[in-house]
Amino acid sequence: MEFYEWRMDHALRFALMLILLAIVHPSSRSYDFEHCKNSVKQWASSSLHLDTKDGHILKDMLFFLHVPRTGGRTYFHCFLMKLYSSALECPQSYDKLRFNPHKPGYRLFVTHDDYSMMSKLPTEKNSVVTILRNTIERVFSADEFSVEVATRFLVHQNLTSVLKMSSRIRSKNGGISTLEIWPWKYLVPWMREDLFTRRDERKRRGPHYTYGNDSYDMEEIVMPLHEYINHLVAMDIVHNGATFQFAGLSNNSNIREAHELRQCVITHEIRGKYVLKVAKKRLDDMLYVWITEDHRESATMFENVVGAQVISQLMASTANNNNNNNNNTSEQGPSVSDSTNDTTDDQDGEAYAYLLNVLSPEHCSPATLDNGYQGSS
Ligand SMILES: *[C@@H]1O[C@H](CO)[C@@H](O)[C@H](O)[C@H]1NC(C)=O
Ligand SMILES: *[C@@H]1O[C@H](CO)[C@@H](O)[C@H](O)[C@H]1NC(C)=O
Ligand SMILES: *[C@@H]1O[C@H](CO)[C@@H](O)[C@H](O)[C@H]1NC(C)=O
Ligand SMILES: *[C@@H]1O[C@H](CO)[C@@H](O)[C@H](O)[C@H]1NC(C)=O
Ligand SMILES: *[C@@H]1O[C@H](CO)[C@@H](O)[C@H](O)[C@H]1NC(C)=O
Ligand SMILES: CC(=O)N[C@H]1CO[C@H](CO)[C@@H](O)[C@@H]1O
Repeated sequence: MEFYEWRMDHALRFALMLILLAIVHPSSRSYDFEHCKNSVKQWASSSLHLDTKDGHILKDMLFFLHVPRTGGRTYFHCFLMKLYSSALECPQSYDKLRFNPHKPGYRLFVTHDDYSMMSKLPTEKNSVVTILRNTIERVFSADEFSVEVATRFLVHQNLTSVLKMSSRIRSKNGGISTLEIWPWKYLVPWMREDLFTRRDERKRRGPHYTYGNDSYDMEEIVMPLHEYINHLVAMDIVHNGATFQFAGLSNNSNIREAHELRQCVITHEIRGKYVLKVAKKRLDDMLYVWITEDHRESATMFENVVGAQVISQLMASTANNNNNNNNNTSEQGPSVSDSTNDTTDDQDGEAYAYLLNVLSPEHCSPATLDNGYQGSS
């Protein structure tokens, strides 16, 4: 599998390292070279030795680790949500964990949170799937999406009224806004503030502008792409974002030492190889890894590797529930579907038809599925 992260231009990385050294190093002993070396090594070795048994066999819970801007929303709606009934889907938890993961019955879980989320789920009972996308495409897309969401706020006169407005809306409706979801909760306000500053500057200077014809380089209006990708915020959150997410060391991690480990790696880039190693091992152990660029092939393989296992798991649990009809313990999970008849032949036929239906993307139109978090794909 190609790994695109970590392949940034060398000069650029060197420059970044110097900046970071200047910022971080003198003031903070905790990122000193020896200390970092030990803590990163120790973390890596304990992470690598956590054995994931039978990674390719579907467990009770399917955890979709959604790397932002990989096409995950479409994937989720067109494939996963069609395989699982809504009763089996964990409550939307993009902003925070909104259910008790130890309560049985849920089987499908999706979030932008990183791999450290596994520590909150029942151990040994989770399968992980994810999507990889070419890093450059992903970074472009993150830039475009940050700008797109941020520009929606330009209907307001100034930032003050935006902030006043947002807090009023937040307290009124219970829905989850893109601005509450990592990484957009950092990227969008950053871009929004920048857009307002540039607009104020245009107003101040008066209307004598000719804008270039390159939409990635219109500094009078929006942060140029080169500025975006060289900014520390993008460096921290976007560039190696997928790798950090698999390693559980994202800016959003819920592991206590993650922040320090990440700073160590950013400060002493040579330690990055350990993070990469852990990320690769985790990818190897996942049930399935989709590739955005190989959409069609990914879909076909998904059918064979995951689809079939999900169907047979759900069929088995339905049969189980039917056998226990008279046993009304509340511990039973929700049943897959109440329309399943008993004969095995019928079930196979039904399952097959269902699978075919589920796996034909042309039948899916995400536009009709606009509920919940819809900010990002
Ligand atoms: C911001 O805009 C509001 C109107 O939306 C206006 O009342 C307020 O004075 C403005 N504040 C500044 C600092 O310009
Ligand atoms: C954009 O502008 C440059 C010079 O200003 C010009 O050479 C180029 O052809 C233009 N491209 C398009 C697509 O208009
Ligand atoms: C995550 O990154 C953003 C942007 O760089 C920063 O503002 C925020 O404090 C970071 N959060 C943590 C927990 O490090
Ligand atoms: C109900 O199910 C539990 C296990 O799920 C079993 O131990 C128990 O014997 C069952 N009770 C009846 C009445 O079938
Ligand atoms: C569940 O079982 C209890 C006794 O164990 C019984 O009183 C109750 O009526 C049952 N409920 C249903 C819905 O079968
Ligand atoms: C024999 C039997 O139970 N048939 C049922 C199969 O499922 C359909 C729809 O779910 C029912 O209408 C049948 O009665």
